[in-house]
Amino acid sequence: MLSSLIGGARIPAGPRVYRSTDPSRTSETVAEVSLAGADDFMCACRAARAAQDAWRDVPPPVRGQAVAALGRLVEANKAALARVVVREVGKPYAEALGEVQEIADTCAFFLGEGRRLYGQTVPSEMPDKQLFTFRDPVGVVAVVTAGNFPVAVPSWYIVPALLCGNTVVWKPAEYAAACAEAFSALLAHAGLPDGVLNVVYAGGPETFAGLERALGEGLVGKVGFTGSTEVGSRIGELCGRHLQTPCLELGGKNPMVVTEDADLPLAVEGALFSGFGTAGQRCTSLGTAIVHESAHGEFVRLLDAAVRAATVGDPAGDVLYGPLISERFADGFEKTLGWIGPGHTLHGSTGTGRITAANPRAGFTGDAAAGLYYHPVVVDGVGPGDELFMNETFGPIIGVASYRTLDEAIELANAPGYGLSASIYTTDPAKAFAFRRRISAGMVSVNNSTSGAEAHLPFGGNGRSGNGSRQSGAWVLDQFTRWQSMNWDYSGRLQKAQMDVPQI
Ligand code: UN1
Repeated sequence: MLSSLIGGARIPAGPRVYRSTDPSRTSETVAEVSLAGADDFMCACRAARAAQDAWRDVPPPVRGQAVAALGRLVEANKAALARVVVREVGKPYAEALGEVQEIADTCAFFLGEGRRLYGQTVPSEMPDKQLFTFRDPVGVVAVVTAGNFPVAVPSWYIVPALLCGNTVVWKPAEYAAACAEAFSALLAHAGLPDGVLNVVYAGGPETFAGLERALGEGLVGKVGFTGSTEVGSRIGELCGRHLQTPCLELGGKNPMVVTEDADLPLAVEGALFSGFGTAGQRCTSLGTAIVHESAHGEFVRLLDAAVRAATVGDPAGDVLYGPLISERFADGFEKTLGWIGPGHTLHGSTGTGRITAANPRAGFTGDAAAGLYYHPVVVDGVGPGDELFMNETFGPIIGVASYRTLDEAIELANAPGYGLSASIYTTDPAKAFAFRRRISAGMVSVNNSTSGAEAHLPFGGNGRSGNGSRQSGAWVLDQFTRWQSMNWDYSGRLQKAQMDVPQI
């Protein structure tokens, strides 16, 4: 039975138990998790607060050594950690390995930042006076993450937060608790003192209540949240009441524009990977392919053939995608399938519902009766009047729309009001740069798919995708530190700013 880790000790298991199951064989339990309450969340914040002064005083290059140790542990345990990801959230093994690699890459980037946590020396407007800036940790960072990237995305918060001298309370998704446990075991072995990383297994309402109280008592300096737009806006409201700016990484309805001069087979390959990789359950998954009317018919024909040839099945094997993550995701996807309307043309699947033994697919090797497997669906003819066009779907479904002018394509691409990732397939640099300038998206790809960002570029979105905060890369230091300025007057007299400035 997994229970929360607070101040270096496991709390006793309580009466509320969550069963995390294997989505390929839902009858199989992967972990039993004792769910904590709001009080436990508060205790974790207090433990993190108590540990923060000492951790802040560890010199940043030494904190960088803990990050380096974590990177080595992740490298050494790559396959084992990937297997837990495969088993608990149904991600194909190759993708799971890629996810674990993202943690190692994040560590590789940040371990050096411990030696580069630069401040500045700044000239003063007066003689015999020197100005400086310093970066200080924000304090306790509360991290709340989803389970579609159960270890990589948490590492994007946890690694830089620790490097910057903060302590962390992490609330992983309960349906990915075994992944969280495996990753936090590696963090523990990296040499973190007790209380520096606390892990709270809890449901959403308890976490929200605990966070509300912890913010009210001034215990939390930063909230990092990756999850739905709906929950993110509630967290944003809560943080706003306490004058906090959270880091919010929310949903996406990521468009791919395919121009008349594009390399169509390349675009189709990109659509297949970003539309159906991870069963469409990435925040960066492709939402709608917006294809020039002259290429539309051929694009749909090629995509239909590619999707029909793809293998869906046991994530331990060589498949395009496996099952959906958990019953909750499957329920959500069933609702999404209800958005398909009479004006739409379906491609790429033998049915829109759950794959059952009655309609097996070629290459399907999962346990059809028990696993949360779904057909890949391509829905042609979607537009701004459709729920399917306007909202995130988080499952193996993509829409196709067509356009006449680039202006029209960009308008369609911006219409849903998200703003995470967007891609354009074109051989014309003028179109690519016009698209980059006018698309509302934190991340733009040219001749590459919407998903698969590298771990050292700013990651994040605008609009319904987030509050403009960015993760990853050097930019993230501004999330987890606050600037302090200092002025030091060694003139021996009171020099008043603006008033005593020497004139030339
Ligand atoms: C997410 O789905 O929350 O760019 C993150 C990508 C991955 C990360 C996705 N590197 O698709």
